[in-house]
Amino acid sequence: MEERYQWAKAQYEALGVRVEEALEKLKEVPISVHCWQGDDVLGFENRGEALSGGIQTTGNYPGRARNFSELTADFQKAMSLTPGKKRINLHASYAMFEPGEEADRNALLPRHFAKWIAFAKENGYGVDFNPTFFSHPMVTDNLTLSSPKEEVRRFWVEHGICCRRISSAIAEELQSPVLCNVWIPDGYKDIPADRLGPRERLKKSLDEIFAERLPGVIDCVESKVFGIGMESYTVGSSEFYLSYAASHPGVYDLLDNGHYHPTEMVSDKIPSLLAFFDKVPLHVTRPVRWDSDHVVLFEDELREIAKEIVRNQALERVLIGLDFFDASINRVAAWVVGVRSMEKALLYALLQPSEEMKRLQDEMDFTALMALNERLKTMPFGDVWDCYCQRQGVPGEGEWLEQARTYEREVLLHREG
Ligand code: RNT
Ligand code: ZN
Repeated sequence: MEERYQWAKAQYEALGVRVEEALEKLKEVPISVHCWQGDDVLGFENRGEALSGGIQTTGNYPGRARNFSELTADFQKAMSLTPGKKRINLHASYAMFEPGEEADRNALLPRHFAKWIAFAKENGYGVDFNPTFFSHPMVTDNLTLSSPKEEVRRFWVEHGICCRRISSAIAEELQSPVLCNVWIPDGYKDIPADRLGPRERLKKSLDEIFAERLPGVIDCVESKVFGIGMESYTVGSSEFYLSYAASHPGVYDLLDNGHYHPTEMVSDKIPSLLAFFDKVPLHVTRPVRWDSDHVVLFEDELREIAKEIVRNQALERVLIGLDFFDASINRVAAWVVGVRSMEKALLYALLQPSEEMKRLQDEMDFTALMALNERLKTMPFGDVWDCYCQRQGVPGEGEWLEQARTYEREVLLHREG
């Protein structure tokens, strides 16, 4: 292994890439890992509500986590098989109550997340947070913050306010900022008669939610193009939220790479936003024909996203979060593949001679740039990756699956019935 690494390192260094520096940088980049891959986005409320909001998990692979101890055990198993620094991304629907206690979404308090905060502290994870505007009876006709029914709109504004306060309390407790991301499903199946009215109501709702200055909270809004059952119109469109964020200092525009038309690339949007915003939050996912939230793989667009983050020195400005949910395979393995893919893409990007490539572009030498780009594709990347995994004390590519399988046999498969 050491020999292979030294040889690979020499190849990269010949191109002017500083490999040790790349490894040092990579281990400090936090990846916010979504808790919802472990339980198919169901949460802990047990109201018997199915997943709604135009998003879907498909598959019934055995072993879904059903409660806090199962979900956190699975999360920890997955994290032990992945290198790098982690945060945990929570949804309000993962609130926890004392026996006999209950609080609806518009009455949630920081103490309902005390166990999560303790878990994050114990493991040195930062926390990110999401209000849950779906899978709830107050989502009426697929509408929340843009509803024409004032009591519905109000309920969800209150939910947004609770969640920002919870985020601030978590930030205070952990002495570390919390990203609080507003995504709503609101939209219409068929051609609307009024496209502006709902957006004006959403704007008013957001103003109400963001009115309070709350320390430690990084606010953001997540747009989307369509949802299942809401194919014709999405209230929170890209233009809507981008304009909202641009005109509201302190509110950022989150880019989910499953939320655009298929030939629109988030890798190209990142540098556009970096020109205007000091932070760009991401939801990294893998859309297959639609916003299907497949497990993130080490693919072209993921590499391109990572390159835009790295070569623009934006590792601290782009807040990387994962967002996928596959119920058709081992859920722990799904997490492992997704996190490892993100880490691989960042390493791949860190191993590019970016300055040299920019120079070639500025000198209009697109021939040399093309040749160099192609050369990079067959460089001994895997040897550097294996070394990184080893130094991080996590299994290599050929080893982690067996450990996930053992966990499946010993733990996950005993959950049925
Ligand atoms: C839905 C959005 C949203 C959700 C999570 C569960 O299309 O991507 O981010 O996936 O909040
Ligand atoms: Zn998302």
